[in-house]
Amino acid sequence: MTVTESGPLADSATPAPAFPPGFVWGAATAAYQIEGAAAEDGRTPSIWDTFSHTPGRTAAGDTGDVAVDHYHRFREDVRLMAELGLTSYRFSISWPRVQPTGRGPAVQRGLDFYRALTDELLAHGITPLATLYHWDLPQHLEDAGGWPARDTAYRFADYAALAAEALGDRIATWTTLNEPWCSAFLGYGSGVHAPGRTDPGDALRAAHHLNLGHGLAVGALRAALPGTAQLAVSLNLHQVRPLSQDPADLDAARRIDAVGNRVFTGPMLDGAYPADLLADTARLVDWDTLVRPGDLAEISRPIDLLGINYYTPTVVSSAAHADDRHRHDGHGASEHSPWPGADQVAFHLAPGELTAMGWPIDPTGLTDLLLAVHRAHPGLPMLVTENGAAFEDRVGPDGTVDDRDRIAYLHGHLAALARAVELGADVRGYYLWSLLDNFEWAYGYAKRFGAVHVDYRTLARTPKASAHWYAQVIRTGTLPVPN
Ligand code: IFM
Repeated sequence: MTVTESGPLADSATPAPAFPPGFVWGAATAAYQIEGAAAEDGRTPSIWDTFSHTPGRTAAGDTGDVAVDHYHRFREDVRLMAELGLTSYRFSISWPRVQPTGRGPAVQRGLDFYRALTDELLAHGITPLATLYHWDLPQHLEDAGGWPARDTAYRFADYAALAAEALGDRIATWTTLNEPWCSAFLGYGSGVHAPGRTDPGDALRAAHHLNLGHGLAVGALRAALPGTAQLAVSLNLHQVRPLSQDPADLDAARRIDAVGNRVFTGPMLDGAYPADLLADTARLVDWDTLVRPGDLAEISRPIDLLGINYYTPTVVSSAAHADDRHRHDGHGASEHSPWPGADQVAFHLAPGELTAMGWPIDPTGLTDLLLAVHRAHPGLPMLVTENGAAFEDRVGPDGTVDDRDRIAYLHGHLAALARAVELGADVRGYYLWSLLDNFEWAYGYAKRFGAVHVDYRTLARTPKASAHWYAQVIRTGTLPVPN
């Protein structure tokens, strides 16, 4: 979403909270980041197992082999969620745990884990929200071409059907893909994510097949689930801000909005790829053969909720107005750009303090983003399916973690969400990223996003001050002011 048409809408003064009745208070995780048990009960490697085991791909060579051992400790983790008072928990299902080769029947032991997890959640009054794909493509399917290959979309829909048939009696809300932008453009463009390929044409092919996989999966889920099921997709929409109103900077913002956002929202929500995206990327991919008749109808099957993941805004200019191009896009260092068709765009840090990821803290971006989506797609309810921050947490001598910077971040962003609601955005819930410290992809275990601290030697869990603060928010429906 771009704010080229106006400046930021949000007022940074703390608004009175306005969380609608029945507002969902959640926390989110993803399978490869927390489960561990990488080779247990029939699970085979995903692209992230292969990538993380390749020297030089992740910080300190970290892998998700053990992660935080949620596979064996999920009951303790659900107890922690209940203590926080969460009303919902968003987790992802590991595709290679459920369907190890990406084809054929499901593995019962894999399904049993998710049955046991959801039963435990329901027993504690916590509503499960399942994400079908949070980046762990079975390596077997990558070997057959990965997301740039059209067949992967059909394999994804088959897997969605298996998961829905097995778990649809317990899970009412599903999101198909998490952040397909990262899968396509970091996985196949800049190569900082698995599978680490660097071809802009493949990145665009991957984006189309992720879109197609989403649409086919929505069809498969509707066929397998009760009519009351709620279906969504989670997009990391970039809140794009031009550095100035200079036409060249406005064009930079338009390009990033196209290949960062509208490449997904166009086909999914409007049934068409934006003409400017097709023009910007025409020399990289033959869209006429890539998009086959019927694809757009499939991709634009209606969904019930739009999941939005927001961390920081994206400030851009024409490269002519900057001297350190591509340094601040916040998506990891690579000599290959994750932005096909936007070679002449430079990225800038927004003003504000930085998190440990180097991401500027700017809650107004969340208000602006929610309002922009609301204006563009009125009638489509939204969920914030991820928001949170990594900081250099310090464990005190008494074992506690006084993460005031995270509390301030969450306070600011929840106030920003409330502001968007007051201004008319239909936001139904909020999922803090993340419940637990976990494997932060190429950064390994070096970046901690959890409200609950994990000691990576003992795997002991300790709620941080932010967890206690969030519990108070959930209990009272207000935003206690951080000290
Ligand atoms: O940890 C990730 C998550 O897997 C996807 N969204 C962003 C988070 C923080 O980088």
